[in-house]
Amino acid sequence: FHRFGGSVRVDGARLIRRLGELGRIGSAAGKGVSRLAFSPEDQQARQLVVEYMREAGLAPYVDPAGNIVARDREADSGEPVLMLGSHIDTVPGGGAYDGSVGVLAAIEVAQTVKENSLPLRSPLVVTVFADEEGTRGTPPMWGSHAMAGSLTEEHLATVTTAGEPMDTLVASVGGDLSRIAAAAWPAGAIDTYLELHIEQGPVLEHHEVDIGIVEAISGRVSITVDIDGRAAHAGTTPMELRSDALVAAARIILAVQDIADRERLVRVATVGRCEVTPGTWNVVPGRVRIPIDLRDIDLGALDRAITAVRRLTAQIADQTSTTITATTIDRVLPAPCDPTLRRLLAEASDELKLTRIEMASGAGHDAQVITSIAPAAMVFIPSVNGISHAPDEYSEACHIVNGADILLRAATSHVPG
Ligand code: HGY
Ligand code: MN
Ligand code: MN
Ligand code: MN
Repeated sequence: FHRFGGSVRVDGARLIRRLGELGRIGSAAGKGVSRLAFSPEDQQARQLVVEYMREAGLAPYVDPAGNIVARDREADSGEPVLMLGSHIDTVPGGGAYDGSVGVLAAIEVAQTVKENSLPLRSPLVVTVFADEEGTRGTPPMWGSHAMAGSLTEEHLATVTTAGEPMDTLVASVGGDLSRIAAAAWPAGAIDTYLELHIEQGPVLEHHEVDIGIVEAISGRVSITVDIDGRAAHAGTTPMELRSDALVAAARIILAVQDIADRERLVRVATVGRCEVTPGTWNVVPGRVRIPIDLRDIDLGALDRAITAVRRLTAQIADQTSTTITATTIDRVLPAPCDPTLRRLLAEASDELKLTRIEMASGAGHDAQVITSIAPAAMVFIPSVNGISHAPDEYSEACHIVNGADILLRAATSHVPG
């Protein structure tokens, strides 16, 4: 690899200031940041990020899926582009770093390149993917799926837990579901996709290193389980005549834990929510919805876990006189990162005299969806105490700036020939 502008660094103070400004949107004292996709808070954050993009000399637009795509002038030439991206939506009560670090670092790279007239590897595009988290009952990684052309009928048909369909959500940020196919990028249009992200786990801190170069990203299956029992009076309905949806849900939750924890069919399995209808103390629960999240680096393990979920829901429906449907609403394959791009990131890290390890990502990322249309790789920086998806999520400024400098070096290097 040849390098250009090798000594130039990003403006770390500007990056950290913007992270502070963005992090205040949707934050409440002691409760972390809640910026659910397409919510008023998300929309306010998107506006701020669009301003930063303009300051960086980029030309942002909203694609039909609701992604914010910002190009530099050269990126209109039709040449394959270098894309840097991540997301700014959060889980409820999440942190200010998950996703935001990658987006703001990408914008910082664009601005540094422009201010120093650095030559780029390829024309630059910065993307803010819509609804990465999928925490409103919507499928995770909506925006990257749209860009990769991998949205399914299940994706398009989902509604939020509050009953809003995707077209309403997407329209609220300037997207247009009727033109969704136009959000897809053809293979070859992106020659390099890079994403900086906080680790969200304890591995880098444990190894006392600055940087993680991601080898592969865990696959993830998201299953929505709907349990229909019969709502009835809690005082008058004898136990043997009940069809209690929440009792069925409780059994499913324990069985799901078992398939990971005892049977070791899959690395991790989680039920993170339980919606009970009507949801009051003196009514036998008639209807329950729970999401099941399964993760593994091995596709076979995920398939075996899906089969196990189908089997256990059928058994429990039988035992509890309920009707249970399990719908796979999203399936993101385990994704290896591109070896050439991993080497590029590792070299940038070494040149900056940072310490590093190679590691797998347990969390899901837009990068893994993008691997289906482009070579992609990721850089991790440490999360203090390994905490993420929680109010105490934190990464140190020096690590964030290091990560941005790695992106800058990678973006301004090129492959000979
Ligand atoms: O849940 C995940 O792995 C990602 O942070 N959305
Ligand atoms: Mn997240
Ligand atoms: Mn994230
Ligand atoms: Mn009564």
